[in-house]
Amino acid sequence: MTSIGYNEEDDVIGKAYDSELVGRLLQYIRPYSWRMALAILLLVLVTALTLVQPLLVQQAIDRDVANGTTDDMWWISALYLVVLVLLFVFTYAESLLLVQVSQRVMNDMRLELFRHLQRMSISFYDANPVGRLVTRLTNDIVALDQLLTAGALTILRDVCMIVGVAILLFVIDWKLALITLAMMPVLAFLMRWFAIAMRNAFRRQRLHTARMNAFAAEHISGMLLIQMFGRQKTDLVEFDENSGALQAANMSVVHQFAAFEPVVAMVSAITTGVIIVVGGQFVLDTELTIGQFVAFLTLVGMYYNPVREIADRFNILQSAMAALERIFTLLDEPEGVKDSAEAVDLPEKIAGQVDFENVRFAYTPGTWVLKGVSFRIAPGERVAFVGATGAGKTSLINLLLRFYDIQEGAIRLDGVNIATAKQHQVRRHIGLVLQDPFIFTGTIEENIRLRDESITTEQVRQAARLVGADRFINQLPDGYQHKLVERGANLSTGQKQLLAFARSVAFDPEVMLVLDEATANIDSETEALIQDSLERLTAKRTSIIIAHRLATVRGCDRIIVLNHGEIVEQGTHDELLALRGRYFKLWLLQQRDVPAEVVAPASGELAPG
Ligand code: DCP
Ligand code: MG
Repeated sequence: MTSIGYNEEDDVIGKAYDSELVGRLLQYIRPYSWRMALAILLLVLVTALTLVQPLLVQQAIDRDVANGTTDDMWWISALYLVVLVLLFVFTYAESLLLVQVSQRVMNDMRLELFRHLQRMSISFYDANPVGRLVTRLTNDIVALDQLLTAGALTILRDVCMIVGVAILLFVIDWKLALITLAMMPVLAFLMRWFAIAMRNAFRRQRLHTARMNAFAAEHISGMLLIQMFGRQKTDLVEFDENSGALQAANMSVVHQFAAFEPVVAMVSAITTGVIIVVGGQFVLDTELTIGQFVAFLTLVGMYYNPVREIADRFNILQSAMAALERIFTLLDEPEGVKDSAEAVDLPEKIAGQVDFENVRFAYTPGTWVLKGVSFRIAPGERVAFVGATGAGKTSLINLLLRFYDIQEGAIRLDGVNIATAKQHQVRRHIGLVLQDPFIFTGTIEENIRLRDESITTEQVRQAARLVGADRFINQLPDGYQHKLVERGANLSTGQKQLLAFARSVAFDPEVMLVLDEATANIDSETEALIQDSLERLTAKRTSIIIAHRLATVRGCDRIIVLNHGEIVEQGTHDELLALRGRYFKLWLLQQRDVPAEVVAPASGELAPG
């Protein structure tokens, strides 16, 4: 069984090389190309120096050991030492360069991803769980690092090594070299066979890791519900299944490895055996010197090393390709609302007039959520929107903030069509008080000014005073410097609400949007306090208030009733009651808890519920 939060699309593809993906990756490497080129040059030098070592040993044996002298020993040893020192320096420089390139590429990519995420529309976040996006920024980027530092260049090094060794083998003795290479088809066949088996094993391993992580993440964050409904046992069983599958997948990888290594070792041993027999005969026939013989054997050993590691490289390449693909898919995801090139500037200060002109809007083409909505809100006017659930109230707010673009009509702020204005400037003039106020990790003061340096400490305090948040803040031992934890878990709902109010006021927007549905679940004393803060927050400011409880909106200058995306009534509370229309019905429904005599004489056609 797959868990709910698990995304099939995160399943890994099996390709170890995809030229399109690699081509795109190269674009990121390009700025560091001279470093990369230098690293590759060093890599070739390192390979060459490695190959020189057995040749030096050969010289030592043939010149001195075979003749029982030590005449040439000193310069051979000195040369060997030089080779070792150079190897050290080159290897060090090469790793350093490579890590530099890789870290910079990673950093560039992370930044680009994050910037991209910042521009994604809010609907994108409805569809993509946070965990998955964070994985792109962390794990997938690390897979790239692996590709650059441990994957691609190491494969290049291996190839250099194999080619270099092969050439040297032929230079030393072409007949022996041919015998060695005769084993190649056997090896190639074995490698192919194992590569396929391992690819599947690795794929299962990654698949089950992803599944288990997704399950764990979802069920840990939902622990409250799990414990509430006593689902621990079923959860544990499912987790056990996931974990067991991962164990099996890991074991199958180990099995393949365990079999592959000895098989390669065996082929290598057989080759060595044949070379000892044939090469030994060559030495006796004086066709080959002892030094050449020893060098040849050492080189054959070097030849098999890269082969042995090929499976590991293969796995790294595979997961890196999968990660690359996921990163690029995310980067290709169209960004949300974008500023056009000729976007105009809004003035520093505006009066705060809001116009909706025949606005038609749909989230999915065809299903109209707003069907031709027109209204004007004068500067300083306080207007409430009410209507049944799904009427389009929240959508209206989203549109005014330009989280989505509308299909027809125009939305104007002080007469400027917001679709033609710079997005961030539109939002700067609009304050938003959310139903569920978001609190960041940091102090109270940081949470009010949101790291905007242009807001002074005094302004922060003023804002808190205005909305009445200063009362609870001053009671805290460290006041405005009080540290809040993630999501404000160490504050009550009411306190979070007041803090959010203060935040909105500190930014001093000309238009204030209030999604006032949170007041529903706090005690009546706090509710009165919040109600009072709301009044002050919206006083002398163009305000749009969305409320379910009509008591909150009674005092507004105007109330607009939405129904199925259309304005059906508007007026003051009293005018609307007198209309005896939809607002009156809503009002009646909310009066159930109120003594009967308060309720206006009921109209007979109203069925309860
Ligand atoms: N809708 C959608 N896609 C979204 C958000 C909403 O298709 N991302 C649909 C669901 C509703 C319609 O749009 O049918 C209006 O949704 P609103 O959130 O605007 O409705 P309200 O805010 O009026 O409803 P509520 O009072 O429940 O908050
Ligand atoms: Mg809503």
